Amino acid sequence: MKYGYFNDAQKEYIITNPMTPKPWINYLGNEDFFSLISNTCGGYSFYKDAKLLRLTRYRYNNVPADTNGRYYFINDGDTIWNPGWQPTQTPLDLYECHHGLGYSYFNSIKDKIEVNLTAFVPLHESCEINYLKLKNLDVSSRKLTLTSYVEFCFWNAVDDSTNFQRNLSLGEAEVIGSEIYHKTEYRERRNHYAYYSVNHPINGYDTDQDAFLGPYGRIGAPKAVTENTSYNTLASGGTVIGSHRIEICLEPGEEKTFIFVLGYAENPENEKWEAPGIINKTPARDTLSRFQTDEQVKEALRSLANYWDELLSKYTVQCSDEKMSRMVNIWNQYQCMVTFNMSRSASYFESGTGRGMGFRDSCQDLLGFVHLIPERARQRILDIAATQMEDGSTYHQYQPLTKRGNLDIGSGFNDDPLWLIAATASYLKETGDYSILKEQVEFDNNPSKADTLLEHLKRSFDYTISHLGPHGLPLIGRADWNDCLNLNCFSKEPGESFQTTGPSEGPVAESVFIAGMFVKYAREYGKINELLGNRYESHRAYDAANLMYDSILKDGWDGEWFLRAYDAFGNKVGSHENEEGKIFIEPQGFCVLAEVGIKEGYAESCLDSVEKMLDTKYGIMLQQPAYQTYHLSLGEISSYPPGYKENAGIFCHNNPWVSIAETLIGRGNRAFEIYRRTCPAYIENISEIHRTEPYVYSQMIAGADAPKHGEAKNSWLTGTAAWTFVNVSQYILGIQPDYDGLVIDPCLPDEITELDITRHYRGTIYHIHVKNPHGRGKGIKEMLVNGHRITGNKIAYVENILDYEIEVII
Ligand code: BGC
Ligand code: IFM
Repeated sequence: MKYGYFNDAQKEYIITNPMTPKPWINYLGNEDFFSLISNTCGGYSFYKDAKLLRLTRYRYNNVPADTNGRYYFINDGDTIWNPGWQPTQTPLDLYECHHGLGYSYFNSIKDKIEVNLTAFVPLHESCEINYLKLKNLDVSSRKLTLTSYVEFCFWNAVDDSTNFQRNLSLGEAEVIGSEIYHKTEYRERRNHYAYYSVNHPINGYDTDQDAFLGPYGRIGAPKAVTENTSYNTLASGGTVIGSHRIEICLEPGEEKTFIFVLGYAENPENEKWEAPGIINKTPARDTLSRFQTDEQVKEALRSLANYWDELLSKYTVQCSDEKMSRMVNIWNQYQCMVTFNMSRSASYFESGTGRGMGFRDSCQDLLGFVHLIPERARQRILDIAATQMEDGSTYHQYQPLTKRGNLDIGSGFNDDPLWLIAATASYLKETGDYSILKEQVEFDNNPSKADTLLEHLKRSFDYTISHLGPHGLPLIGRADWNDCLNLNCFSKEPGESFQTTGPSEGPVAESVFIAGMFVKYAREYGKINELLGNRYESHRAYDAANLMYDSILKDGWDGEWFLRAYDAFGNKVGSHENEEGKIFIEPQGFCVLAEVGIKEGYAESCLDSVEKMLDTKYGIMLQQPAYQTYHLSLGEISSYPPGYKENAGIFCHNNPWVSIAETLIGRGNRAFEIYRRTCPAYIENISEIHRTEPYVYSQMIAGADAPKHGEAKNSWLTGTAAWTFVNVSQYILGIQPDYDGLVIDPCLPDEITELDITRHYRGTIYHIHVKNPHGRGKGIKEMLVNGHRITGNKIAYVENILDYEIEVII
């Protein structure tokens, strides 16, 4: 079953039924100001940091779900309704929610009144625009009341949802004409405030929620709206809202537009507030002046569309597979931008108060983003690296606003340091900008402890080799990529959380997954040093990678697949000897991806085992058999019911690792089959089973052991976006940036016999035409560059060449 459809020409997903299985959301904003917006206009906004600077309130556990947002009530005297259906839930004659790139557009009709609402955050602005158009489709004139509504948050979202004894005596607002100011906390001389305004005279307003809703009132039927009035309240303590009331009369065929602006303003340091009690409105009014006319709004929308067209032109594919094309050309890259911006902080499943920016997460997000805006990737790498400790370990998370490591979680996830090498290598391959390696970067966010980024990479590399266990494999620490495999948590007290307290390190538990990662990224580190002429360091890295390679084959191979780990007692995890958890996906994908065991024939064997033991029609499960009971020696993984999350769920993130691994051994059909199974566009018509948005990846799909097999969880913020883009763009379609040029090495399924790819790379445009006439899938028979046959499959980078025409025959 579907709840809408793709419109590729508009780059939109158009939802036609508001009752989607879950709220289906979109993200507005790209730099500092962000909003989440659902298909019914729910969601919230924040500035830079969803925890510390939240503008509007959202209640995650609310029943009914998703009942806070920017809401516009239309009251025609008989009927009260909203263009996004919520919160009145009045049935509409037409409902459409178009989620597009950086905007959402609602198209609705009720009783011959048409409302179009476009919500977006303009480029380089700290505000959300709600551009609303009312049109009378009737033959007689119509009188309407338009009432707007947002509920303000008191900035720190955690305090806001816990410290009621204080907060309910704190709220303050000010109203000047159509401008509503939310000033709570300004007495502490905070440097910021929020405002909500409309470019039109108003007939009334409210800022006190109690008055607006009425006693025991609900947002689906606020007293002010049902009584068709407003109370002109100034909040004083209590809950602060922003609501404008506008009386409108529309002649037949007439339309009127309204520009609502919800903004964040900051005063310059030296003039924080005009005078005690009076906020300086100049910054808000500056912004408002840029959004007074329809033409200004339309221009801002055009700029946003151009911005996305330009970004997405960096990698495009044309081929007979419409679904792959739409994912590659639009949605996968769009999600890569969102994961880059948000890491794991704010979605409809991440409350914005928890994880912040994950170290490993942000490094991986960057792999799918770096080609879009390399300059932003550069800054991100430097920010992340500054949260590394001197011993090479890293804070597991950091706060986006302060960019400081999160002390509550601390460090000790032993895969983290290596992801910094992964991110830096991908940046270097994309840009060739080696100057980044010379940048001075703090350790532990401490200015007195700084060294070059290259030195940070060295510490990452050294961290692994100085934390090896009895088999010469890396110690797992608190966990590796799999947060829930907590092999050193057996000594925790009941009630202590798996990841945040207690011993983080043990001298025995080892990870074969980190071992695979190490082979891959130690080689990258070696290569970077080789290119810099650091011969000693590059040999040190290559030698360590080779040694690890041998350790994996010796003690990390189980006979038909790679072992997952050794636990704190030296027992095997992910072995045929185990009753449960015999085989795990991560080391199969990552070891082969690191080319471990390919020439020895282990790769085929382990990937066949994956297919035999972990495959389902919805994707590859994380491990099998699922743990049926809790195991103290394994930790959180066994706390989930079988089939969910890390306990044998289909963790979408590591499906592309296996698909990449398949391409490395040339099995294009299988690689593509894996790609397709979890790819949202291919499963759009089972939305009633899948439940989350059909235009973006979710973190997890319930595995075969779960009663709701096929149901996805945690859409949007997942490393799946970046890794899938790496898989499809670099391995299946085969356009791989390398340190000194672009490598062309597709591995295609039989059904794709021809395709065109355009890739922008270091200022040059590559037009690549690939033919796969015999369904061979992999291996280049012939390659012509600007009509000349070349040997090999790399086009070495040469400065100042505008474009290349490339013909490839497989
Ligand atoms: C989840 C993991 C997540 C971790 C850290 C666990 O409960 O299962 O997927 O990475 O929490 O937030
Ligand atoms: O690797 C982690 C990631 O950092 C957060 N989400 C879950 C993954 C697997 O545990």
